[in-house]
Amino acid sequence: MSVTRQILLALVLGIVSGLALNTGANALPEGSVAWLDTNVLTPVGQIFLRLLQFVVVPMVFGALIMSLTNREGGADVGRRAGRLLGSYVVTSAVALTLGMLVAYWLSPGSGAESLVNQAPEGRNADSLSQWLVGLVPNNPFTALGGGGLLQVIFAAALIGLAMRALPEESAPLHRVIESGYTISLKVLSFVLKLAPLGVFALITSVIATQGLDLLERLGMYVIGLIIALALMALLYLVLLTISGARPIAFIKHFGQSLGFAFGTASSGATLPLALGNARSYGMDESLASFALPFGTALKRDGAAVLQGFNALFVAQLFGIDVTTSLVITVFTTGLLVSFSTAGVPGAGLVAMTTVLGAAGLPLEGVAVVAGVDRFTDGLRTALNVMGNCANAALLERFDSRARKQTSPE
Ligand code: DAS
Repeated sequence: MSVTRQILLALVLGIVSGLALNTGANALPEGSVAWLDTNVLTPVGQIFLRLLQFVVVPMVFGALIMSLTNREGGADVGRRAGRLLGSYVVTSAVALTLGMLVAYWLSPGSGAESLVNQAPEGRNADSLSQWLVGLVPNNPFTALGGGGLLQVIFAAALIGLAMRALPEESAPLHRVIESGYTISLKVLSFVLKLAPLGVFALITSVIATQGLDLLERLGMYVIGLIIALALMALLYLVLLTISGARPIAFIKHFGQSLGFAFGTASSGATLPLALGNARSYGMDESLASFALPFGTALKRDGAAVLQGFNALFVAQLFGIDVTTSLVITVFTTGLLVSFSTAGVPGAGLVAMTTVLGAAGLPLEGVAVVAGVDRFTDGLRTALNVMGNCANAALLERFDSRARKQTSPE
């Protein structure tokens, strides 16, 4: 049975077990559900979450260094990279904002009385200026060793740009980082084999102790996330229509990649298929061979929607006020994190810990949504691939219009 099916089975079994423990608690010896939760379910769930966090630093650091030092794409790679990065930032910012707006409008996390004001004594979010100063590491080794993911991203950007400027001198380090990145992806694949057990423990624990209202909140979480992701996909179809990039043909040709992305929850694994779909769609070969790998490394609208939506969901769940500084912190960290989420299953769940941590929100929120993450991961990944391919198609239209203006027939 595939890991996906195992996780879905673990989710169903976890919900059934959690409900049985929650409704049957009175028939069991006093305190036995609490004992089981404290001594078995929570430790197993926490170990799974810690294993997910274990691979974050090498994956993010490696992903960013690989994309910054990627030398594919021919002579005008600089211009193309600049234009793509510009459209990536704008569209990812829109995606993240959409995620927050839908979570704010739908309030999927509100109403779980059992969790409100039960937020563990998390660190309050720093003031914005403190947070910005804290972004900059004062030592590359402490940044990687414990400075938090945002310092890792900052260090990777600095080192990656320096390595790009010194290709020969940085070749040995590039090989070390590349193999470290590959190894971290393999470790994540091992961890995900434990996912069914981790998901079962997490969802059973949450429902056994919090009851049905949380299940209802979880349902609203999935519905809200689907709405936000669908709105972003719709926006891309509008942009493709306005720019004359043949949206129907786009869906027809890239539909295969979107389905594969949903099934595998890996935008990295979808890249070869997307390149083939780009050829049948008629995208310029040199542009596709640069833009699609570049976007696979950096462009994740689905992850951006997730981070914005999930942070507000967790705040609502624990009854934490959504202040302006919280929104700004979620927006900035969510945007940075979306550019460094790896293209593998579960990467968005792992990245969630950074945004929640930076915003002073309880990491327990990850445990609540972990059970449904594999399903929403497939949807996010499909949007990641769509956004990557749509930005390449929009750039192609922009380029062809620019050429017409500079050399009218
Ligand atoms: N599964 C990730 C990807 O492949 C997306 C995510 O986890 O959010 O893009």
